[in-house]
Amino acid sequence: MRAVEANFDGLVGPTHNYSGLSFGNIASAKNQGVVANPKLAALQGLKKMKALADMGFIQGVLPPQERPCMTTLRALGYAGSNGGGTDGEVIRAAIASDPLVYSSALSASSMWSANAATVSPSADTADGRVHFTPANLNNKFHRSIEHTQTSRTLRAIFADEKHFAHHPALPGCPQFGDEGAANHTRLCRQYGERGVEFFVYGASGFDTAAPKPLKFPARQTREASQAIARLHGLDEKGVVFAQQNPQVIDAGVFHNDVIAVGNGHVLFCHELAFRKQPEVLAEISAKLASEFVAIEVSADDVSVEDAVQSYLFNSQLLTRPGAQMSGDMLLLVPEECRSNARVWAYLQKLLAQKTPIGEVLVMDLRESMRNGGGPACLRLRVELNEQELAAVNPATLMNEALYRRLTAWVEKHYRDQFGEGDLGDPALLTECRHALDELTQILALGPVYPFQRQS
Ligand code: SUG
Repeated sequence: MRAVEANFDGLVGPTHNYSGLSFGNIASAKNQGVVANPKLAALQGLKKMKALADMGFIQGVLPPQERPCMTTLRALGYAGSNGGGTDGEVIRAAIASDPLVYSSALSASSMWSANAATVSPSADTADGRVHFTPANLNNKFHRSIEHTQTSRTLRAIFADEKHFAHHPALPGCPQFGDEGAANHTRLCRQYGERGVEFFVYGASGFDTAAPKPLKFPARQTREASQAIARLHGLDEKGVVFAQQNPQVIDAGVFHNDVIAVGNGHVLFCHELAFRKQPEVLAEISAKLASEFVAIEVSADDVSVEDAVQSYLFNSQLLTRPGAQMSGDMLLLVPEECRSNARVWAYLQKLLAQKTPIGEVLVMDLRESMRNGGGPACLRLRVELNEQELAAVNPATLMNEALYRRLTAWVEKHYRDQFGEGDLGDPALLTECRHALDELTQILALGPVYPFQRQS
């Protein structure tokens, strides 16, 4: 059966800002306090979605979340012991006593939908359904509050239980820290055929004596990756677990998708990406049982520092629509790859070689990049066969009309400046709710947000 890889991008939310919330993510720390432009951020994301849809890729949209997250603020007691405080009182209490907690509850971080969930296509799973596990994002408070809404949203888009299975997030504790598809890549000969699911973790959650980074946190644990493989009913002959090189985590590679990207039979990665890299690549090759191409970039060509600065590996590696085999690929990279002379020189060299990557497409995603989110962070891949694609909520799939409606929606609801002084603005909640209410109609999602169910 024919199958495609759809990309569901997170639509940037109205409160996009730079609060320096992600220790270990160098861009987030560096840009703390910079004035953000939520409108531009959302439009840049939409442009990427539209460009891919125009090229014939299946492109979906994942809506942002309610921010400030009132369920979180209420759960933390800002509504008082009887929970009776109004929304305005809750917001004022949180800002007055814990501004950092409040800015976490305001973060638009659900835009990086590579962290929304891990998805296994039906060709790999025991029950022949597409399996979704939302990521608990336990390592950062501002991200740990995403999965409840993510789960509701995914269920609204992939609703048919005949085709789609939804698991709850893993237990929210450091030992089962899970960051979703940012640490999961699937390799295959052809979409629709059984493939190899490649899980990359930063450290063991329980074996504290095992190798681990020393400076920055390892967000994904081996135990979390293994639990997901079990939940999704994956055959161990089609699964490879590997550990990220702890040294690159300490150099700012806070997710595997900052140092490696895979698609079809190709893995594009840095030579220092994994511990025991030769063994890892040999295992993938053996389990794939067909041609496997690893394009390993040497530190001489691109240093880890340049990889982190340019997000070369946070690119989208895409099989061009209509390609006969998975060997006709396009690499969508952020503008920062062109402005880094060494990375750009490497990409020219790559294009001159005979590899499956035949084209490099550059996109400006600067607003997201400043928070450490490149092209691959913004998208969740969902491989779907024809019947499954037909079961997806069609109003979430990008086309000319949806692009026009969403750009008009952004123009209407979004601010074009968001600095530290705006964090405490009590009007944000109302603005966000109005925008989301309208969005649920555009995307035909039904009342997926708690505030829509209150009255
Ligand atoms: O979790 N940044 C995100 C970036 C996520 C990138 N995702 C992938 N690599 N897949 C994070 O660190 C920064 C928010 C702030 O500082 O305001 C932030 O959450």
